[in-house]
Amino acid sequence: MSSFSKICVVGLGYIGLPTAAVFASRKVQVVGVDVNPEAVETINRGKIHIVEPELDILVHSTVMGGFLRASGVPEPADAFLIAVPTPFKGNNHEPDLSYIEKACASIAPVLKSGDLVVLESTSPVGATEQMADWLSTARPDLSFPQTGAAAADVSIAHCPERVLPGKILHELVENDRLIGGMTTRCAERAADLYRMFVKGECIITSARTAEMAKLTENSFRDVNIAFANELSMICDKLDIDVWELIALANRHPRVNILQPGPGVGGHCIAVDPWFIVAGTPAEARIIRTAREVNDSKPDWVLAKVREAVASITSARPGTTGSDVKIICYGLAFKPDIDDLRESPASAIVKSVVEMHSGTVVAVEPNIKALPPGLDGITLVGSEALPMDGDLHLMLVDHRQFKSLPKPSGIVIDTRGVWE
Ligand code: SAJ
Repeated sequence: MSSFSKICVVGLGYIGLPTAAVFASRKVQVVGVDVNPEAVETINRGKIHIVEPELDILVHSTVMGGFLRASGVPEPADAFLIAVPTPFKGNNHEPDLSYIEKACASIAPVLKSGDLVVLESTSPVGATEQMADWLSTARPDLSFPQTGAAAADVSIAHCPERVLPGKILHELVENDRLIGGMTTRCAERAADLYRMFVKGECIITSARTAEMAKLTENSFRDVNIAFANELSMICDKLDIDVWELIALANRHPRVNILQPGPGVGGHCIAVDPWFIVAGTPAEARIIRTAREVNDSKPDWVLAKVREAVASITSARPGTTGSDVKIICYGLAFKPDIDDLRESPASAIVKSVVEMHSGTVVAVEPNIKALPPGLDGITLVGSEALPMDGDLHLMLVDHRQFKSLPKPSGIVIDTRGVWE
């Protein structure tokens, strides 16, 4: 029998809400806390405010079954999970822990001896210790692991989320879970909590190692993608097909290069490596360079667009840029999702619209309306594809695009769909 009969999840976004719902599906009482009253109200109606396959069904059934409830304020519980954003502070790529600090301030009044507090947000090394300090300052009447107490009143752990958007519910349950305790006792208590639903292995380590492991996973992917992006720019100069090159190199049993693209987007891979750089700037040289390579890729793509427009107009005497129709394929930050935030494809299309005097069409099958900042262009779904463009710019390899024949006209294919 589990020693956790009530769980409080602070932050009901892409990680907190699925986690809260999965716990609730194991028939434990869960109260989810969010500062956004609309999110709270939506969830309490059994609906969701984010897009994630199957989450609507799970939230509906757990709310209706009386196991999941949302609120604006934390309530006493046996375990508290903090799943709030950790964005950048200012323009320097420094981590901003203020949401964690606010979450600590909100749960401190209801903490009691025997409780467990778990930080799930992706965090720089040392953030869990900082969280424990904030809690300890707010509750001097309770003992915390950093004070060296053999059996502290409150256990503290870092169990980073590692799920892929689009597959969150599957990966939450099936993936191995890192359980980083501030002490072994803290880790064992957190492992007991996660074993309620995790089918993968719950692997115990220290909080600092768990923090670094999460940042390492995303940095590894970023470095590998930067390598692919660098190869794509080298191959362009050397007139070699980078897709063929990578496919051939990957036939080696110990080589596994990822795919180039228009840049790296999303809220994780383009962010987390900077947390390592911010902590150890002198040592994190490859990690920083990989970020710079990936962040510079959209500019490289835009330079290719400028070159292509110039070559089209010079091949057709009497025409100017305004006679050139550009069709852009994809706006999302990766294939087969509708998430346009932090998307290199969207950023590129926005710049194309700003610099190009002719018609620009965007094809994005996963959305119905353009977000602010992108209006002024024509949006079409994949069913009404205008293949009559002069320049075709492939940015996201959505499944709808993979069966498209290579159009006539000039093609800039950042994803290798037509190569
Ligand atoms: N990308 C490429 N080439 C590739 C693979 C990806 O250009 O070969 C680009 C994508 O188009 C996208 C970006 O990278 O713009 C990131 O996409 P992704 O699918 O690699 O990752 P995310 O951000 O959706 O999720 C990652 C995952 N981390 C790893 O795979 C190591 C996920 O497991 C994490 O939980 C998530 O970050 C997170 O929350 O940190």
